[in-house]
Amino acid sequence: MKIHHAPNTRSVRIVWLFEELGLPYELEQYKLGDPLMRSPAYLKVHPMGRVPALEDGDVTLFESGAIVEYVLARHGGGRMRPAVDAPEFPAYLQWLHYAEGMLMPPVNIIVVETILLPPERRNEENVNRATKLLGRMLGAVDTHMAGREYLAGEFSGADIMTGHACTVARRLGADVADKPNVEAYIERCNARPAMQKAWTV
Ligand SMILES: N[C@@H](CCC(=O)N[C@@H](CS)C(=O)NCC(=O)O)C(=O)O
Repeated sequence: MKIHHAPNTRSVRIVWLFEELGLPYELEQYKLGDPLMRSPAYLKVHPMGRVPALEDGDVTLFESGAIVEYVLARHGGGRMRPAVDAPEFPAYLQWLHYAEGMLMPPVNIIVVETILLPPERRNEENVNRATKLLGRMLGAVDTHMAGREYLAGEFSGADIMTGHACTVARRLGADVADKPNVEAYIERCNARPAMQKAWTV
């Protein structure tokens, strides 16, 4: 399978997933802002020219959450995903989707307003509002993680998505000092050799 990847982006999730599963993969590497990501050939793979995208034979797929679900369903052999009738299954789905649904929207605003826009176009009010919202979103993770090691029982695809999003949020300066369960959870995810490998490629 081929992973379309750029370092330090959401495609780290997919490399992390493959490393956890021990599945072979080929990397097609980009740098953010690379004109290749807007080439007609790549726009056929991902219509917005973003990463990650996955090619598996005649299947082409984008959206990191969908890729995680697809790989686990077709190639995971039952690993890293509770069975549909298992008690952890609803929590697994909820926290898998929480990453893109709730955590990443304020993260996106912070990235745009503090990194991507030229200084004269940045808006401090937007950053403050997004930072406050991100704090509340991380608060829900903190409450859930009390007494838990991972989001839905055993380490799973939900941790790939939301563990990565929590890590990125902290890297961008989200204050987790008052959220000890999130802090410990981020450390736990980042101590996994597969995640460490994924950050280096
Ligand atoms: N919801 C999408 C978001 C994909 C996305 O926005 N990826 C960013 C990197 S984290 C990207 O490729 N940005 C490049 C660009 O906008 O040119 C997913 O989870 O896959």
